[in-house]
Amino acid sequence: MTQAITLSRHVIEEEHKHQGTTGTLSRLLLQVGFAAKILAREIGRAALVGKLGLIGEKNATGDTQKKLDVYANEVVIEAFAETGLVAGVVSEELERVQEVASGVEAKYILCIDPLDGSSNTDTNGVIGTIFGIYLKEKTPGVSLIDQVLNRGADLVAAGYVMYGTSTLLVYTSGHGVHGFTLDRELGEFLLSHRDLCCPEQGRYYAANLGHYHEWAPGIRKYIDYLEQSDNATCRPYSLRYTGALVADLHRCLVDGGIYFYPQDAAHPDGKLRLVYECAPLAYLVQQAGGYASDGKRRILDLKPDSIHQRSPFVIGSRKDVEMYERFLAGGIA
Ligand code: AFP
Repeated sequence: MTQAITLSRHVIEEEHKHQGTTGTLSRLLLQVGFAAKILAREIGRAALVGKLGLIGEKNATGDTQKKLDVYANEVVIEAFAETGLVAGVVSEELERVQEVASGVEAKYILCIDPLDGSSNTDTNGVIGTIFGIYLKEKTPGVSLIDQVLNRGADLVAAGYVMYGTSTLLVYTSGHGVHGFTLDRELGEFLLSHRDLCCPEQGRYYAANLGHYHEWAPGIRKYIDYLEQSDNATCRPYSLRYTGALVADLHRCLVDGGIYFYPQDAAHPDGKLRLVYECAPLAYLVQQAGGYASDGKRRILDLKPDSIHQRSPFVIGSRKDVEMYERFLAGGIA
């Protein structure tokens, strides 16, 4: 057991590989881990303390809010409030960038979906947290809002937490993707998935087929293609769709495959949020050898116009995403 590598040790050893580091990013990542441990504990007992169900109001971007959405956001904001580690927080649950008083001189900005998959909270399904960390520009006079509207390619770290059969934190700081499983007795995240590499092709696809008839013809043809039998190309693929992006993405990372949420009648610009869902996961999956686009353009190249901007999203094994893009473009009849 003493060979176990804690998140703290791993993050610090990663930091020491680079010159001129101050340790701030390490402390920031560990504070995300601290917030994740609190969320894992509270999610685990939410049904016992009245934390399930709707809060009644909609959040800043018009989504219905669960009690755990609000709670998760509070935990994240409080976890960073006094640390001086971040200058601001962009959260799915907050209308504007939250400036952090203790972080006036901080180098980093945290973008986060505190609770991804909240439609799963009352059915004991998998839920998660998605985070991305940007360096705050040094140019004086640039407002915080203009500093968070960066391309995903400018991220310096990103990751997700899955609150499922185990609590798993997966992160990258630009040098590979690593997964840590929470040992609840120890209260430590321990390295369990060293150097995660996304298979170049999988045999699972994750999508809400309830929107099938609203999707572009090329996407419908792609799904029909996946469902045909052909051993040479590992078809038919199996459908796995959990309702939580982090869980479906994690399967793509471990077993290979593809997740997509195209635009549909209810979501003309797509459902997922570019700044704190698509970009952080695109940055991470690319570090693992996978790929993410909006169906045409690389997610990491997209510069958001607003912090809650939505985007069509396809992510996973590179060959699968490229095949999806060819069908969408009409390149395959
Ligand atoms: P919620 O957090 O509102 O449940 O949305 C989760 C999510 O952003 C993503 O995690 C899922 O893959 C997708 O939306 C589920 O959306 P549908 O319920 O429309 O399939």
